[in-house]
Amino acid sequence: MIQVVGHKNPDSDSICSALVATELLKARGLEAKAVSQGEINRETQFILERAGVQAPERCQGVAGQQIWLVDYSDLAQGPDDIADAEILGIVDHHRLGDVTTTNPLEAWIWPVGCTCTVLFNLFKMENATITKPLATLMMSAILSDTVGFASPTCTQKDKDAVAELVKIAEVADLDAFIKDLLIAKTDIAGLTPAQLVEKDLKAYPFNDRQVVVGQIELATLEQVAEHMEALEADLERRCAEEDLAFAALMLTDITTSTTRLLYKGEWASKIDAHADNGLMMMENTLSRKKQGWPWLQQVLA
Ligand SMILES: [Mn+2]
Repeated sequence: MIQVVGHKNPDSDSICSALVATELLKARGLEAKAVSQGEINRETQFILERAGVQAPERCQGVAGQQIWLVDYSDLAQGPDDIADAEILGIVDHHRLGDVTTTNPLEAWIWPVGCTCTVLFNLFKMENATITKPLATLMMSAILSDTVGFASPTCTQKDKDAVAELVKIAEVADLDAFIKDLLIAKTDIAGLTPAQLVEKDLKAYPFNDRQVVVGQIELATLEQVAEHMEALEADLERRCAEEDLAFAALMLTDITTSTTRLLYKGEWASKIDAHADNGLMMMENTLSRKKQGWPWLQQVLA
């Protein structure tokens, strides 16, 4: 049984691409199952309901097992016992991470907006059937990762994939679907400051130290206005407890592509020079991968 596993703190692409890649492996006659490394977020719940698909079960470890990775290739984002698993394949759309393998593997890593865009093309290449639920999963993941095509990570291949998938998914009004998806994506009601920071937190090894950068996608920054101090306090706590050199949180208004950056840690002073009295606004910044993290890497270096 091959386990198909997305990254820690799974976003919609990580869950959807695990489910979709599992079906691709099954179409090849292999036994596979999708697993998740964490809670299913509200947007993903919305997608699974629309697709009529069950959430993957939680990953109980991968030691001694064969696995496929979807939506990452960094050891830090894999299961804790990933070193003892056999990685058979990777489908991803991020920079190449630090995984290594003992055997040759199948790796499909494209510079596109979403892992599901790569999977869509694999389905076509292998003449595997794309069912309505699979089309809904792929289409939704692409729209989520590209923020309804608005992200600079979005490519023509992502748009072409959605154009075909929307027909199979039988979604009559794409704009209305995108609106519903983005409402689910930016729904943070009732989450505690710690849950907000944790929501989409990624660890980046950097100059032999650990750095974490989270992101909350919002319809307006006012949604977190009352939590600012508590969010900063949570970043500070993480730095102390986990010996992080830097912890940041991107608060991104996806309607204006404006990000406010909260940041703490030993290296925080490097950002101060770019901030206005501690208020760090990043104009035209929607994507952590293409805009936020590259800028941070440059400033922290
Ligand atoms: Mn992704």
